[in-house]
Amino acid sequence: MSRRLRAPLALATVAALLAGVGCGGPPAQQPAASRGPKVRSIKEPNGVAVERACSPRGPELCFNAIDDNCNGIIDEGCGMHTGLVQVAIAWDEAKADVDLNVTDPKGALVEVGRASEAGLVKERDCPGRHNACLGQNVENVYLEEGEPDRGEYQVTVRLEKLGGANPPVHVTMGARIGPKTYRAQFEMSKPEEEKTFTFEL
Ligand SMILES: [Ca+2]
Ligand SMILES: [Ca+2]
Repeated sequence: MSRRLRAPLALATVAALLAGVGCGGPPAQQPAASRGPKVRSIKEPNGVAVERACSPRGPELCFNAIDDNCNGIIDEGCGMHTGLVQVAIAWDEAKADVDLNVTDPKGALVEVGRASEAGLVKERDCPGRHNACLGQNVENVYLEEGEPDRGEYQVTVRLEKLGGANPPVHVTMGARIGPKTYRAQFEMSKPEEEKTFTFEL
């Protein structure tokens, strides 16, 4: 090898070493579920935007209906169920009665205690009798197992009654579809007010 070629080679080696600096840190967070269905379209109620991109806010916090750590699962480690479709709501006024009403692609309203025709189940109906939710007002609908049906999932959030709470009630709706999570935050003030979202798979 001639002397003229050696210098550029040495520089290239240094550059390669410098490029390597910074490797060895913690690996980028991988989505918990990297497979599964994708959203074809989302319809939002007037004046409410669904956030499509997840920005990590730190470790997962319970009962806020937010995928805080952006691993693709909402409120994991909090005793709540999840599946390849999951919708959760949380609200800040413990006395207010807010309902999460999800209609599956077969047109069935998902209820507490039994799976709908498309396999979705609802857990928690808050505030519930005798303060059963202990002030953690979250309702959750999830696909019990397997692949979800394709079609339209209609998500209606309804302020049933204020129950003595001071309006507005701040509500968060979080949805997990396959590997991705979505979020919307909005206020509700009037009893029987509804906000409807549609997720088409
Ligand atoms: Ca999470
Ligand atoms: Ca959370």
